[in-house]
Amino acid sequence: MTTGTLITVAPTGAESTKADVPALPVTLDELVVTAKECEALGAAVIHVHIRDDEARPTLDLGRLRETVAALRDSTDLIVQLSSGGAVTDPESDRLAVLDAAPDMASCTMGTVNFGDDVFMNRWEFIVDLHTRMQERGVVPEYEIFDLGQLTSLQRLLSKHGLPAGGHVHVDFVMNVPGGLPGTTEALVACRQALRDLPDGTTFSATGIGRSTIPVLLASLSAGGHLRVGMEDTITYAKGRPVESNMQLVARAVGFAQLAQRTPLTPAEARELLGIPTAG
Ligand code: KMH
Ligand code: ZN
Repeated sequence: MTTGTLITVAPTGAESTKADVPALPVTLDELVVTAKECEALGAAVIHVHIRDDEARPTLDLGRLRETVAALRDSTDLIVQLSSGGAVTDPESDRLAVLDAAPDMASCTMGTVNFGDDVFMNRWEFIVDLHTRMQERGVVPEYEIFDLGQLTSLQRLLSKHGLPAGGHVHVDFVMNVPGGLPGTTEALVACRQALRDLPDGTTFSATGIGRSTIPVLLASLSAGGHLRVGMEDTITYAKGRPVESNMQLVARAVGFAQLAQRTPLTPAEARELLGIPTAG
């Protein structure tokens, strides 16, 4: 069934430096301004990585709590904290992200080569993250970097039960060097593999770097949702650096409208994802 489009903005990430990408929002003020701008354009979810005073990635719990509170004060966006962090973050810090009590958190379904690095996600760690999210009522977004990770998700759900809220939502993160290619064929293969997951499972997709537009178009045409933002894309077009997250969200909204799948409001997105109403 065709529905509206869930648009997630991932404004910062853990990989780009402020020195290389001056438009990257790294302070809390910059993040809140970006969040408000992107909500006004049509984003419903914000996927959050934060930085320290030197603009380095951090999972500092105090800062995470402050960030969740500030985003809730200033926007109605669904706040999704990254439990992936940076490739160097220890598992204990990644689990502790849940103590900041976000609406959602990411939960990556397997280890993947990540450029020259390795993004480590051991099975026991995944189970721990999933079950802690169940206990705390934090709704996961299962991050899928490779096809086999959908089989791991099926195994996780059959052994450990449905997530908080009962709805399963996955995000295909495509074109990471070491993972899925950012192609229509790969997206269709992932979508077909969703047949083995619970009825009603929804997906969004994001294409890293220059795959952003092909993945966006493929996801819309396949009934999927969208994630965009400077975590994933820092070049708007050949030779044109992204100037702000707004630019990427505006483009996604434009494509969604062309596809006659208008952006979901945060309230509609909460209903879709099984997240209790803000309040
Ligand atoms: N920064 C990557 C190592 C997530 O947010 O959960 C992991 C990542 C996925 O971005
Ligand atoms: Zn992330």
